Amino acid sequence: MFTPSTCLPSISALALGCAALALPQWALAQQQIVTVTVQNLAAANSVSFAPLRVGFNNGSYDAFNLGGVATAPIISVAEGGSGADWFPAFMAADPTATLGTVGGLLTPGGSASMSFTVNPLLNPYFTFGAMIVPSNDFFIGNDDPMEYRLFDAAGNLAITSITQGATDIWDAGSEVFDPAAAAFVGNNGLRANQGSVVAFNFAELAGFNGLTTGANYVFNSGLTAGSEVYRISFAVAAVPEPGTWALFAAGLSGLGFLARRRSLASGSMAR
Ligand SMILES: [Ca+2]
Ligand SMILES: [Ca+2]
Repeated sequence: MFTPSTCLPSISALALGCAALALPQWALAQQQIVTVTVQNLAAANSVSFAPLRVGFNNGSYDAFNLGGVATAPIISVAEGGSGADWFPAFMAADPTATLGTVGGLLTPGGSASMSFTVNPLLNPYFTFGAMIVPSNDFFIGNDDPMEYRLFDAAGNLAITSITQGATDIWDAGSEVFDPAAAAFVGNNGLRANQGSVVAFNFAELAGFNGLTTGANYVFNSGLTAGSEVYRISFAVAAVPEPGTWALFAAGLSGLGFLARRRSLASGSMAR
């Protein structure tokens, strides 16, 4: 159990400790550990999903619009599943957002989880994007950055899950449909510019039926307007006190180390 007397060796260290305590306590008191679980709800041999790219944010980053031309950030999610342009654009628009990835390639029936430390007052909104595989440029994601307000004004979890159906699947409109150039059935490095706009589309996925994907199954879309394909679930826990104190203690030992270095540098060993 932490007590000040066990780790604060001097008055000067105590002063430093109090200074260190003041800022982190303000910030840490707000934080929650959010565990995000993703599930592929599609039938066997239907769609898989690339890793889910996520951002807990202030609602200011809008990656794409229905009927708008897809820009590089959402194309990096939709065509490559990587988010290589999405993450930097997100960070530039919303520097205090918590960004990350949940899971790997998620085949039908699969699930994965990842935990994030989130300030629910600073970043109450949740944004996500994942490529559909196989596809040329299909993805799931939220058009409106304020569609999913995960935390209410008091910092309490307001949404426990988000379910996506076949009718929520987007075509980025950036790459022409062609199995030979599609991720997991063809060469994902190939593409032909579609020159269209972001639109809902799941019917075109049936064009991959009968093809063997890189995930070792023969694809059969089987999707109808009523199909559920993906679920994102949320669970929260307060950042545990021992962790807070461990951070505090780690900060103190770092300050102590610096203090010793300064003492050595000035030629006065404090022993
Ligand atoms: Ca939008
Ligand atoms: Ca397309």
